[in-house]
Amino acid sequence: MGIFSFKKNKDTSTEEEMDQEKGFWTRLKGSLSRTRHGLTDGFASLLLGKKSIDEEVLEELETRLLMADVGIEATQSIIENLTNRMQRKQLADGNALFAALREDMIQILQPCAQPLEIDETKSPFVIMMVGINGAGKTTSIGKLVKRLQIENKRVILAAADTFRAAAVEQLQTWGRRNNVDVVAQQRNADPGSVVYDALVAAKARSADVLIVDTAGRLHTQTNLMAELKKIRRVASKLDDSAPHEVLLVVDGGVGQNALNQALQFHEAVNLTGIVVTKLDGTAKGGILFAIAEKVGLPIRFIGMGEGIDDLRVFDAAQFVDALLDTEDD
Ligand SMILES: Nc1nc2c(ncn2[C@@H]2O[C@H](COP(=O)(O)OP(=O)(O)O)[C@@H](O)[C@H]2O)c(=O)[nH]1
Ligand SMILES: [Mg+2]
Repeated sequence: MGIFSFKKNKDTSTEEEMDQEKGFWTRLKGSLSRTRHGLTDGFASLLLGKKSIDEEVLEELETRLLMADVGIEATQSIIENLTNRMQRKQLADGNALFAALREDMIQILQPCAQPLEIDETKSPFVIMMVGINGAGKTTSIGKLVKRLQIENKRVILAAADTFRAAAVEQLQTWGRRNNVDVVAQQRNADPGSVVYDALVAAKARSADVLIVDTAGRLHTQTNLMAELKKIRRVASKLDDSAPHEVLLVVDGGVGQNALNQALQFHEAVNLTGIVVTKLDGTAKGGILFAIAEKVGLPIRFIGMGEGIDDLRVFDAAQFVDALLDTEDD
């Protein structure tokens, strides 16, 4: 018994797994570079090979960072730092500027690159997934179950999104695919009661991890937050340290809205981490920098598609290289 931590660069044993791993980051690069090939050229082509650099280059860089949704604060701190280094003649040419940019960006994200740790002394370790409708909670649960199973964890799911008709069925479908039990009640059942049942079942069956799916929309925001708080309370009745992880799932394509969601949910239910989904559908991966600067919570995973393997532990350097389109392959 101890702490199990998701490895950032999971040991990939088979060739197929290695291809899959490489494919994920290559696809991310393709997605994040979509703006560059459409509206602008890439960061790399702006800087690499340039013999001399000036204010103008920095201005162009600033515009591109803002367009990628890096956000005003993070962009300003990057540009300020680069300006200082340029004035102190520390950056000889475009290549040096590019390397400094890459370093700065990694430095902003690095504090958020803290993988999810499953405390194995908890039985079960309770993970609560929250976020607005359509953010990707249920899908991310399906993907997460598979990762946990690879690590030989026994998982149970709680269908505490009792508000939407299809929500329970959707979770059950993921449950069948992964061959895990889903504790559910009828539609409109009290989510707190579902979680209570699920936690009792998880204890009885000695499950390692219980993942709680929750609703994303009720009649009002206040109702939603009250419901989530209640789920927390119910879980802590059976285990006063539960839930052990409260993960906010945000759609990476919604831009600065993701920040508001993070701040609101954090205030209501005390988040411990974030999952950013749908990075396959957006060229605006810069939102992670805004999250890092303004929210500062660990980014546990990123999602890149609807498939069961489309979830990865967040890695700052790999993410920055995908965004900057560094030619390394
Ligand atoms: N392209 C893409 N679609 C996703 C991703 N994650 C979830 N989805 C899709 O987004 C929609 C909403 O996801 P769902 O898990 O039901 O969101 P929930 O309401 O938060 O539970 C579904 O059609 C998912 O297949 C992702 O990373 N990429
Ligand atoms: Mg759902």
